Amino acid sequence: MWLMGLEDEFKAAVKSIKRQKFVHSTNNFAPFFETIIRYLGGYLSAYALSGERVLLSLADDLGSRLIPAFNTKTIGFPAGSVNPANGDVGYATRAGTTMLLAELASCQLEYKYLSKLTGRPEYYERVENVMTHLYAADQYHGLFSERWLFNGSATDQHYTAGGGTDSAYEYFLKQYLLTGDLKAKEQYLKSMEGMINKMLFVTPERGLLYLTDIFGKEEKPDDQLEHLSCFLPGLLALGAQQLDDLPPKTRQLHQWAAEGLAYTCWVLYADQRSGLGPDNAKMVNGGRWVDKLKKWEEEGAHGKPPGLRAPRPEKDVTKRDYFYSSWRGTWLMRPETIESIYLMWKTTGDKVWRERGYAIYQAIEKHTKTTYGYSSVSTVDSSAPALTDDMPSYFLAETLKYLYLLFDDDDPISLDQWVFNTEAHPLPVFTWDEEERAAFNLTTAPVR
Ligand code: DMJ
Repeated sequence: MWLMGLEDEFKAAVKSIKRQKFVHSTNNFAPFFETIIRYLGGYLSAYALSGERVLLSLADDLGSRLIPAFNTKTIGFPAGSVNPANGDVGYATRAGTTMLLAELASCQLEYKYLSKLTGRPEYYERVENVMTHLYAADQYHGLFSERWLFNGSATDQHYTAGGGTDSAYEYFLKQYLLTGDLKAKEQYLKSMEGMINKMLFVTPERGLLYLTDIFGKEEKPDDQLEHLSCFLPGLLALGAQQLDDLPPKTRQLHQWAAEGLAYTCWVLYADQRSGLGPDNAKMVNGGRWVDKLKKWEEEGAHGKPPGLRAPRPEKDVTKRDYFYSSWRGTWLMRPETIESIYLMWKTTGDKVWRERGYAIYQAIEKHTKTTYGYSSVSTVDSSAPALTDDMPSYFLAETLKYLYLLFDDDDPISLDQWVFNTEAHPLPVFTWDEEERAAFNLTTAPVR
């Protein structure tokens, strides 16, 4: 609302939540990850944009109610849920009794900024402790397992940038962008090198670049491209623009990967008769991207690099180089493709990304609008897709926000001043002063 200039509506909304306490009964547990990225991130961002003090008190109240999640009696990985009334922790998680990497490592931006605003070191220390353990944990070429025990060991060799891990990789780069944290930057670069070398493939006929999960030391790909993974091109584009000291070859590689992946994520929308993309597609594997790049370079680097040839949208399902089962052909109103399109537009200035985003906007308006809101759809390859009567909150927080900003010529969010958390709530870049550095035991020099 604030970004759209709806200040009266914003003030009314602040008034209506000013006594929000997150304590309904002593039996209720709040999911740690979702509550952090949505509510804590939302309060902090709205405070940073508007300066409304009550939002900072709400953030501090919620942050202190959730911080007992780290009292897991082992190395301090957070529990899956926490009771905001009494601080009891709940070990049951979306992944049984293990924690997903994304749940462990997607609270750092919010708690570090809260620590900056309140001066409370425990917020910083608890989340940085998780980072310290992750930096020291077993990694496979910079890639992390998806599931973790509370003693800090991983339980699988499943390497993915999809649902179970996505925002952890996002927060490596963004911790650096927000606070100048050099260790996080180093981890980001190491992880991206692993992803580019191991997890990117190209389809055989259309040459679509895609990202997929790999398993075990044999690096077996499952060739599924999740909509959730479509945040990665935007992240790579952001890093390529914001990391001043990237070697030119690395910057080029990240830009190419961003462009090819963002195109594939978009064409998965453009191919469908509704213009909305499936939640998951099984791609046909035509080989590893880095091998194709090497061959292209050896043969004189003529034309566009492999994976960047942007084939036309394809209505014939037999010629698409991917397929999906009917239950995967749902559009769940997710933001990742629009998020990457927005970041491609902001980092390249190429209007083609606005045009692509506009095609998605038109499909949303045409097929998903209802009397009281918008809806997910169950059949994307249809000219009249069926609605499912469901509108997740991330549609407003992320999908529509990125769409709005994509077409805002006066976009107030400058990417070197603001960092979007994983729920699209912008937080302002800051540095730690000498006093904070001493209090929080910060050793690396700030660089931004
Ligand atoms: C959002 O809640 C966040 O972006 C999260 O990190 C993963 N994806 C969902 C929406 O798809």
